[in-house]
Amino acid sequence: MGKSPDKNQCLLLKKKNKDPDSDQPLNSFDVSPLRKPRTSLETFKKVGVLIIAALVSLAAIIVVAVFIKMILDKYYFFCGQPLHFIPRTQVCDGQLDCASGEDELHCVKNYPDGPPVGVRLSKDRSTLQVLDPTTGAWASACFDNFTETLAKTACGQMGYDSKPTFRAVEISPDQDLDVVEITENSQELHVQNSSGPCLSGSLVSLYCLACGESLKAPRVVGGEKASVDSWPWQVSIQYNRHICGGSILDPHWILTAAHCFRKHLDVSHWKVRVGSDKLGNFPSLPVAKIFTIELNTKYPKEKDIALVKLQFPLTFSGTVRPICLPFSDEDLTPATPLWVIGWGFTEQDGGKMSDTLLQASVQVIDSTRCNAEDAYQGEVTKKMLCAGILKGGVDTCQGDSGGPLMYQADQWQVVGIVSWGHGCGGPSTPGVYTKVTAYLNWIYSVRKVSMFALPTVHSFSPSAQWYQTILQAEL
Ligand SMILES: [Ca+2]
Repeated sequence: MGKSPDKNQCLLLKKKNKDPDSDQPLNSFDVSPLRKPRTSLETFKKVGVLIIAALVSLAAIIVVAVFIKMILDKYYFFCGQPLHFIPRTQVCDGQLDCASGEDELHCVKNYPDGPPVGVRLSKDRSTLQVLDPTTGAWASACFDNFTETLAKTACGQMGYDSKPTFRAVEISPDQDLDVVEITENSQELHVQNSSGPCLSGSLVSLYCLACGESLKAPRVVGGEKASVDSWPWQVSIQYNRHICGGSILDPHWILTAAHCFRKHLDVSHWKVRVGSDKLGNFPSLPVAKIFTIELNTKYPKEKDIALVKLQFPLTFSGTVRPICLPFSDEDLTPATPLWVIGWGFTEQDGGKMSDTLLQASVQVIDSTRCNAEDAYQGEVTKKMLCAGILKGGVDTCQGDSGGPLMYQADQWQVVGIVSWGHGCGGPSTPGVYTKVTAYLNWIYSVRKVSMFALPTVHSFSPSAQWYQTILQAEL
């Protein structure tokens, strides 16, 4: 028993004795390295835990706030003055429910089909024609004294803000319109009153925008998977999910069908997805405005056309490009080959869609045949176009509401908008499309008016200065 304490003492002594010989003497400096970790740990325990707790609480509060905002956004709309919420069903219902009317501000708007914009392009080499308001007759523009300024004005009247190209083309022997000199007044082209003979013997061939060119040609006839390289103007128009197809007309505008917006009139929730033949894996773009034409109750299926203005202009690439609008005199005869693309009918097929873009080759079907007793019995008006496959077949049921019906001349043109139809493309029940040539003036007017009404949007465009000048001139 007596040996144990001695042994311990001895060990203690050994330790004590060792210290004076060591490199680290027992003073205040050698204590600190031993105690420092303990202090940091304590500090961490005291402060760090508090910080982590605070961060976790903050994150939880943010998550809850975001969740609450999502719920509120889904079911309620926030009125600014006075501060209160209204149910979402009261947004864009035509009644002012917010005191300042914000609930009716960003809604799908009806824009009337106004007076003629006064310029148009002919399928005869994209030659420019100008309306003489005094006689109500259209005339072809003579190349004499035609300038870049006049070309910009003509394109501006059709709602294009891109840099136009133009050249002289010889007057063809079957030219049926008068050929007149053109002048400009108040940013509009006019027929020169004292117009003499067209000395150059040439017309103005005008291109407002490079359009209707794709990197890849469609290959096989019939319903099949399509590539965005073949159809770079195809877009998906979405309200939480894919609702309709549409086609890019220029950096700002998408052409689609009006019936796509029947259920949801609030613009802020609509998005456009471009540059992909797949649904669901591409970022979508915010929408600034949506325009439709007021419906004619006598023909409720008519006027199925809408223009969607993007908040920011598109940058064109191999997979994002515009399609051309048809020429004003583009008249398609029966059996003209056309193409239609889409992710599947969204309404007729109960919302079932293909994940991949599909394409089908169709033909123009004579409107008399289309209106026959065993078909649409007179429902198809002159502002609609029928197209389908003569043999019929479910495989061609691959249109998509709002998407383009396309015709290839020198460039691809959007001649129709997928609108309505019973079944899928057979001869007795072909697809019925909005005839785009019937609404060219409306398309031109909407784009032109919107261009002047929203000058700030155009600060993104390369020709902003030009429009600023026009705006100042207008004001
Ligand atoms: Ca309301």
